Amino acid sequence: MSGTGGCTVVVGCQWGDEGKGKVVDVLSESVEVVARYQGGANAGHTVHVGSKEFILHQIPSGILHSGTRCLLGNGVVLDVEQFFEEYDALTSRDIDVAGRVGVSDRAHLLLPYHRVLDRVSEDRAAEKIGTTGRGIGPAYEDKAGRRGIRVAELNQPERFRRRVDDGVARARARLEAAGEEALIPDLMAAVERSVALGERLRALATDTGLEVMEAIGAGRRVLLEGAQGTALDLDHGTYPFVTSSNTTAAGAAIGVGIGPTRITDVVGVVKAYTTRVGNGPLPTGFDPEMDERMRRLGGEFGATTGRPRRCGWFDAVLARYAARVNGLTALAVTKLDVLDTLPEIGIGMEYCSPDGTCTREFPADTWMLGHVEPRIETMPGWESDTTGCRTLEELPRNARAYLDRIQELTDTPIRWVSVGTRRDQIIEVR
Ligand code: 2SA
Ligand code: GDP
Ligand code: MG
Repeated sequence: MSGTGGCTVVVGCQWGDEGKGKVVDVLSESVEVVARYQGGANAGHTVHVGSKEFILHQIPSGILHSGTRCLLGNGVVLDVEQFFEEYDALTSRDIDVAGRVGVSDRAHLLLPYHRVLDRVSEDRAAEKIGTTGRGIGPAYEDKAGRRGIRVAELNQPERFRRRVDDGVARARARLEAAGEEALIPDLMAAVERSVALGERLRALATDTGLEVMEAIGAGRRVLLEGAQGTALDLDHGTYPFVTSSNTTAAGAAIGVGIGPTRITDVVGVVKAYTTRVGNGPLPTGFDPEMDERMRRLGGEFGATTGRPRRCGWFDAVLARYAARVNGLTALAVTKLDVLDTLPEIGIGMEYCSPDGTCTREFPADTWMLGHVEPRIETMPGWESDTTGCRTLEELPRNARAYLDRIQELTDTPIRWVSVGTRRDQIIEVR
């Protein structure tokens, strides 16, 4: 991050859950504005403050520092009911949220029919994506199909109501065609709950692009918080096993409403190993026994759905790809401590096809990705506790060698190393 002013993007470099919430929380200490730029309530960003755990879904992870203004950009699909649930839960846990949260007037509303359609289409799909069921795909479909409803439309109540009713009618027809009429009464009630929150939401509406530009212009620091990760990006990820937004750093400019020239730094968050939740290939994935062991060591369960995450070795092919497509200026490596007890640690160096050809570039062919064998380079573990280390020098020699290898393979300097869930469990590399 720049010393004064500047606009930093924090982006996940794998399949999400790299620990972005923790990194954003740590960096937010010296930041005035934090904005989410894509996704919605599918995200689960965990922050530990003292003995308290907060899991943020839509409100930026910077909210736990009282001096920040937190924005939800136009690129977000805003689940109104879930948003206020989160807002009120923070207030009830003594986080002073009032006046600190703004919502883009260009953000699209995610309404209950999006959630229902997400679940029904997943249930019926021959090739399931393994979505979070939070309505993300259908909400972005409506946005791209120019049927979506934006926050600014709350200014015209009659027209807004008509547009919601149209959305409900479309959803109803699809549910009837799918033989799922039984879901309609609950859906109608949920839509009314969201509509009733409209005025409350309207009071938070703002032009996030303008706010961010004014902050940058005044020399204040801005942080743009990504959700999910590079390999889940709609364009650059393992399509179709992706989320429906641009998670990568370029998406940050579009998703808050600024030009790309205003972004000064891009921090990529990588876990010291790899995880994935939802379907789709995981080239460095472990055998079932090691998978279970790592899931236990790392507490790898979905922060939104509780689903078990699949685990594997650090994938250097993906990390290097992430460095390229995000234009990373620095890395934050998280969960190094999770590897503390392992005698040996692997790194996926390249992908080899059944015909014997190997590549170090992340392929567009997702089917092929599902059939590659990674070539694993093995490094000795350090078999000692790193959770108390606060400088690189305090880390065991083998842990430093592992980090050096990651830095070398990604050609990106490591600026932070996280060694535990708490705020203070971080090493800043100077
Ligand atoms: P969706 O719901 O349409 O965005 O799902 C599409 C794919 O994107 C994946 N996805 C995620 N992957 C990791 N973490 C996410 N957030 C939660 C967490 C996930 C959870 O923090 O743990 O609790 O299950 C997230 N959100 C979306 C999803 O698994 C699909 O592969
Ligand atoms: P995000 O979606 O990228 O914000 O990540 P999640 O919150 O979904 O998942 C990361 C999990 O790892 C959370 O439970 C964090 O509390 C935890 N975590 C973050 N950094 C560290 C770390 O350095 N060490 C350990 N042991 N846990 C961490
Ligand atoms: Mg998460």
